[in-house]
Amino acid sequence: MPMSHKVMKQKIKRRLKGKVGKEKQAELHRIIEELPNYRSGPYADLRKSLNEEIQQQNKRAKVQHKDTLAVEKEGHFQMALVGAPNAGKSALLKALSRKQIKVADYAFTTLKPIPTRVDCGGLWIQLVEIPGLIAGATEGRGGGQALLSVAANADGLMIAHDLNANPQELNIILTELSKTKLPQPLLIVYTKVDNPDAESRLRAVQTRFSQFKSVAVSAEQNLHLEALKEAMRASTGLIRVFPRSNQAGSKPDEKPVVIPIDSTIEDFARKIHKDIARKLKHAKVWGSSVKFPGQQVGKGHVLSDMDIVTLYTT
Ligand SMILES: Nc1nc2c(ncn2[C@@H]2O[C@H](COP(=O)(O)OP(=O)(O)O)[C@@H](O)[C@H]2O)c(=O)[nH]1
Ligand SMILES: [Mg+2]
Repeated sequence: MPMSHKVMKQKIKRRLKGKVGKEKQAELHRIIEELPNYRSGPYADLRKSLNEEIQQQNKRAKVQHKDTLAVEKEGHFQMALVGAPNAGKSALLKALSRKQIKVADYAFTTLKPIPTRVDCGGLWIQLVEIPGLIAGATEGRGGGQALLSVAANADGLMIAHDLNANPQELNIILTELSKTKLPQPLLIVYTKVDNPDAESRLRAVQTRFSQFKSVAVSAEQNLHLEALKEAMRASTGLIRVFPRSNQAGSKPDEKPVVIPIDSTIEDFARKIHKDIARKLKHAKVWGSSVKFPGQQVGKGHVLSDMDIVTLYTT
């Protein structure tokens, strides 16, 4: 004779008390196993409500999972770094920042997206390593879907390809990515250029994938990392412009104003303060957007990366 369902309910409540997450799930399953198997009546209702509770728990776990994967945007631009396992992504993150990142000689060392700050001369790129992308990622294999959605949320994308690896690997990644709505621009970083034969392999892949901008680096030997940073910076479509006050002998600010490429003097002024933009008369510019240093220009003058600007207001 089974105990009354009211007593059973009390007992279940006690068994679940203080349990959360996986532990609660396991206990719920055990309780359901132990319930008398009536098709209808209070015990059947009890079974149903316990099953619903399990489903709720599952949903919550999924949401939590998503939350832990998402990477909050920081800096001027978020760039996802994707590539096959062992492509050298973590080593690159470490070399481009001062962050201590686990680099290991086996696949899937990194399981969650890892953000790091890369300083491109005052323009901050938040580079986010997306753990090893493999064939079938778009079908959700290896948690690929969730990770791809992190990449899809970024402002730009960089693919790492190990020069020792089969170029087919890069082809697979490009195919997987082409099935999704991933952000452009797209930049390829060829890694481990310090290895023997890397140079000739590099020429081969650069010819085969010539439609993409690319840089070859060695994270281990610190080769061409500055060139990579500049390529990353250029791919953001953002430029750095340094304000200089109109007081005689003053130096340009150390921190640039970061604005989109093709911005004008007026855009730059607006970024500093809308009152300044309103009172703006003209400006003087030092840098590649002008013919000679200190050239006077109007509001509509289009600025270049690394220009120095002094604004004059009424
Ligand atoms: N020779 C050489 N090996 C590298 C370089 N970068 C990474 N590696 C090695 O490649 C392996 C995978 O690197 P890791 O950064 O963990 O790859 P990830 O899976 O893409 O993050 C490790 O054994 C690294 O030591 C490099 O520039 N040169
Ligand atoms: Mg890694």
